Amino acid sequence: MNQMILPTDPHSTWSVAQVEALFSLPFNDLMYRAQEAHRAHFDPNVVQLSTLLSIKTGGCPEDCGYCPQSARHHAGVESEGMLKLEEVIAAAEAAKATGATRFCMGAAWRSPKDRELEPVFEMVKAVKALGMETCLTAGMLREGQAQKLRDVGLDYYNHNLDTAPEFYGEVISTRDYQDRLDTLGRVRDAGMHVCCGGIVGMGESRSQRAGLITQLANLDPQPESVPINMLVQVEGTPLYGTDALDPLEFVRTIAVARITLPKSFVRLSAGRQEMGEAIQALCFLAGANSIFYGDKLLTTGNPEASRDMALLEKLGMRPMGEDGPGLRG
Ligand code: SAM
Ligand code: DTB
Ligand code: SF4
Repeated sequence: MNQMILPTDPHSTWSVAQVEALFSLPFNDLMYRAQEAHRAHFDPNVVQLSTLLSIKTGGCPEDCGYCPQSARHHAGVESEGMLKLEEVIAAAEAAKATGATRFCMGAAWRSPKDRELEPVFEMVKAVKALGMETCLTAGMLREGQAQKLRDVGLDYYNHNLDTAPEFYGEVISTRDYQDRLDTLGRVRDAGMHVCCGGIVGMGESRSQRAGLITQLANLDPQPESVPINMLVQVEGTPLYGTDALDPLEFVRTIAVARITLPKSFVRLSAGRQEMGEAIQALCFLAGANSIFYGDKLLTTGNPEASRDMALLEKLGMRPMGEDGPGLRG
């Protein structure tokens, strides 16, 4: 096997060339390497389930080319006010009852104002009180905001790098890469778990996919959770009509994430509704061990919970939390 590809020491720095070399491996060799990395740290038959809820939908001032919630695009998503605390609690209770262990709340903000976060604190406390892990994605955080979120019990903050630095400007103009890194630093400094990933299928090259994974792998410490999204093409967004990514290239991306981020949960995120069961099964084989669970992402669809349970059953896999954490060592 190609000796240029380093063994997976989580503290080593990856170069884009090394990550590209992983992408170029024969498919079976890549899957084998991914399984080796996966089995060193996780039970390969356990998958973590997170349910998403949009607590504040649409009307976002940012121009992210993939996103139906940008006020600059015309994707038919209306701008809505913040959900009431009772609505959030009811959704979290339902998610817990169907087997999710983490509840992720999403808000279409560029950067929340302090007063906008006040009701979110109550939501975090209430979800935490149900015994679930809490996660929030709400845009860029200012000094002090991450600490306040940590203090009320937020376990994870999701903030994605989205793509490689070289491709980033093709997709988003209203905030830059460094802004994202700054928010990730604040989340880390506040002692929260970092959930950070990206999107593929936006017209980027393989080398740029490798560039994204390199950035994620070189975050120090590495993010605990790494969502890999397949672009969900929504009519009215600038990226609608982009040439679809070969599903096997998506599987390769998952495998490369698993090898370079061996201790992170790699989440097979947006795009599962458009994927067949066979591709999802290959993603699990490639080392994905987390999914969004429940029939809606933020504004777009996701497979029904019963279909996901049937798929896991068919694959002999089980949800995390049923008999321990699914971690090794
Ligand atoms: N507004 C906040 C932000 O951008 O940080 C939080 C919500 S935003 C919707 C969270 C992430 O969802 C984005 O960073 C992006 O990676 C992902 N996302 C949004 N629209 C998507 C789409 N159409 N397909 C795949 N992923 C998408
Ligand atoms: C992430 O990486 N993917 C999720 C979550 N973090 C917040 C969002 C996917 C959104 C897909 C498009 C939509 O439903 O609006
Ligand atoms: Fe706004 Fe987030 Fe959508 Fe970008 S991804 S337009 S910041 S909601």
